[in-house]
Amino acid sequence: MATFKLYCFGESGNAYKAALMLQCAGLDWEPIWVDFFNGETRSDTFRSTVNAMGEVPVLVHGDKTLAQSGVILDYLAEFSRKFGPKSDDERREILRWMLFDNHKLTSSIASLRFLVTLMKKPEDALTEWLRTRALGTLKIVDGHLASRDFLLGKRPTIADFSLCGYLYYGDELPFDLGQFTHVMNWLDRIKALPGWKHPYVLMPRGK
Ligand SMILES: N[C@@H](CCC(=O)N[C@@H](CS)C(=O)NCC(=O)O)C(=O)O
Repeated sequence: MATFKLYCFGESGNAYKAALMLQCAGLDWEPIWVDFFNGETRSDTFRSTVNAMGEVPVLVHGDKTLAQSGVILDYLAEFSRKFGPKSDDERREILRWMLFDNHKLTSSIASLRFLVTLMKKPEDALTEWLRTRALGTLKIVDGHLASRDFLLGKRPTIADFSLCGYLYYGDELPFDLGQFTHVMNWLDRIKALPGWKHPYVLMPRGK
């Protein structure tokens, strides 16, 4: 039995953030596939036995069950002593980027991809708003990465694993990521880390 279990599904970039950290930190883990597309996260069983918030990722480690990708990343950094902060200033800098990611970057990209690519909904005012928000946020990240290898500087941290969560899905992203040169170079640097694998390799897919 693996040391860590991760409730996840391949299409989930939020789950990928945790899977990538487990992988790059060289931890012993296994995915537990959640049938999101048939409503498992919305079921009473999932909410009463896995996560009352009705979401993946969920990490199980011994008698601990953790939800929210940011909390899981923080826990795994502390446990593995890898990709975490080395000072109080770094801890706050990581938090700053992960909160920005959860609120602005992941929320807009994940919703846009879900509607346009996975649900095949026609474009409308909502998708237009999400796209504008996603591209505007990517522009900020791109500017920050123009003078740095990783979000905190020379060294990759859990902040990088959080922000990159949705950016390896290639053609599934309903906009041109290639226009963000510094983001593309940063993704290549993360990809070069030992252990890196694509989300669909690390986690089972629904369809
Ligand atoms: N802020 C959460 C977001 C998690 C999230 O949105 N998970 C999605 C999959 S990517 C989910 O499980 N949604 C289930 C549902 O809405 O029913 C995190 O960072 O973990």
